[in-house]
Amino acid sequence: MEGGDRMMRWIQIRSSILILTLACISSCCFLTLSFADSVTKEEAKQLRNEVGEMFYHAFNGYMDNAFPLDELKPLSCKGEDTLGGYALTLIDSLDTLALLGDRERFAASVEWIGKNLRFDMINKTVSVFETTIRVLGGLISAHQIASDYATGMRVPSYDNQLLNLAEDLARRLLPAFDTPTGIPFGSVNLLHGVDKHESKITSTAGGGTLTLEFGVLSRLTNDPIFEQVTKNAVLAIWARRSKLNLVGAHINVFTGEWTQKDAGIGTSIDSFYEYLLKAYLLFGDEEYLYIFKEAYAAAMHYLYHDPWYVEVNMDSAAIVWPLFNSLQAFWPGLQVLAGDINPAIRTHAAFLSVWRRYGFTPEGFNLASLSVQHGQKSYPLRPELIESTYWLYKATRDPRYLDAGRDMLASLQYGTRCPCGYCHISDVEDHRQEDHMESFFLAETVKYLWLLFDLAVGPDNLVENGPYKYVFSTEGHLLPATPQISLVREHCLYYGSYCRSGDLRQTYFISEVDKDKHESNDSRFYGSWTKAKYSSDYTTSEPSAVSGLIKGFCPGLNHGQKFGLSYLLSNDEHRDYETNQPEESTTVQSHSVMLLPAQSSDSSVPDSVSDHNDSQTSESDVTS
Ligand code: DMJ
Repeated sequence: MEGGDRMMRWIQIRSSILILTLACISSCCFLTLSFADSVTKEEAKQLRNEVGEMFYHAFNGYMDNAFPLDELKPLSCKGEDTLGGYALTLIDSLDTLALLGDRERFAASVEWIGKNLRFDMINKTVSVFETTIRVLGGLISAHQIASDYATGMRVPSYDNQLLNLAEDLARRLLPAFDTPTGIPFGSVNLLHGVDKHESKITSTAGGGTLTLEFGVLSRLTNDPIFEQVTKNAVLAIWARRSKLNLVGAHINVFTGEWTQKDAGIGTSIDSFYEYLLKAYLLFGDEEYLYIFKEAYAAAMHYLYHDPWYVEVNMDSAAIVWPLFNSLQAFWPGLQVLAGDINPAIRTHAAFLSVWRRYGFTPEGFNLASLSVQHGQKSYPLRPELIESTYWLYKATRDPRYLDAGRDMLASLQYGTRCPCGYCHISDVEDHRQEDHMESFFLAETVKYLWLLFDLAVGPDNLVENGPYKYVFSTEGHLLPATPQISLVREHCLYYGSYCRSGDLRQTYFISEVDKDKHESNDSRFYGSWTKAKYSSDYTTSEPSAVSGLIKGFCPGLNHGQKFGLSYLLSNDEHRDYETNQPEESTTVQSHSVMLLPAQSSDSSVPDSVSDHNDSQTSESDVTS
């Protein structure tokens, strides 16, 4: 395309984004005006109960019509094997059952899985990513709930069956990591290892979203191999980042070459960013934090076009894809965890305006044409916008997020409820239903909705009142920051990112003596935790709803240097964003330090994406 045409194209894109932004701002105003009929506490209780009923309509529909197949066909009331043929929806639902306090079904499900599930019988080639986040994550999360009196959900007959299954499964996935780069193949056969003709191309999310589940497993089994291979994969991907600190969408696991160089925060990449921060939060491994800061800063500089995000070429930052895709909607929630609340609020409002326009978020919404992207019209019951709504409500307690939750619940009830469960919407413009229910509907979508309203009622659940803080996996699985998993001293950093003033000082850990006591006590037990006495440098900063993990008081921030890690560009690699010419002072690093108060005075929000004028477009896949 000629330079002039490209310029015109970009001007059109920018005008469209501006119009949509204005529309979005007016919809925010509308929200403000509608506070009069905001959700009351009583209504929140009804909504929470309605979400509970929603869960059981879908869960019972699955158990009655599909179990032990993987997923439910909720229109025809049948089942189908979609991932490996191992009761996927039941495994993905376990910790939601526990969260809802359904001791009976949780225990029965744990027992059934312990007795009946065998991976050595499954001669199937499965996705490493999906199997990890749904099955491995579901098993280890349920194991940690079922094995621990302190959760109030200890299953009396439980004897590590789920942990043993998780370890067996993870060992069957390990052959996938045997590649020259350490980045795993996308799929592996559970009996025979990697197929001879397996594709060498995998997505960044697929290779870089395995650290939480495998890391927890290492810490539970005392075998470091799981943590090692998944961390190597992340480092291998990050080592191949562009000079702009961006990663592409697809990579060859043998050569390490990028085969799809579109950088974005959604499709094919999303949870790579998510697990960088969450691996730090759960494990206290500062190398992840250091990489996250660099990656996040680059994303905010090159991809953020306030309040939207675009996809750009990872080398040149030229815009290739002015698209909102539904997987991007997790990002404001991640920003809450990182303490970067203001852009999260704006972006959430923008994404919500798309939901309100159609009743659901389509897989793709084109920011240039302001219409649903051709070929990306479906809504497969995804949780991401609800997830971010929960985190923003938790951070701000702003009633607009309850209103948003109420509206999204109404959409789901009105548009997706079908005879035996909840159906995908195949086209958000005509709300046609499709005969499928992804297991993440029960693992994530319903869970985050329920948590949102429960928070408004005055929370009564494991996540809010339980003995540990929890990190949510990308599949919504609850991963407790127990002393065995986590470096306790790091917890205060994370929880300061959204705790209200004073909460920071109430981080607890269990002493070895108390732990023994708990293990012989069969009652629901949230008390008797030893209050941690942190040294003053951990607690002197005053956290607020918007103070941040990274912005405020994180003592680990300088450890990048201590570890001898440096991701700084050399001088000749410094580029001007507008011209891509070498320049003196405007570098990614100058923006990345917006997250680093200790080292720089520059705490400004970065400029939005530069005016690169390349309008190359490509069809992007919509799954992750
Ligand atoms: C889930 O499986 C996970 O959240 C994943 O990271 C992205 N896609 C789905 C939900 O949309």
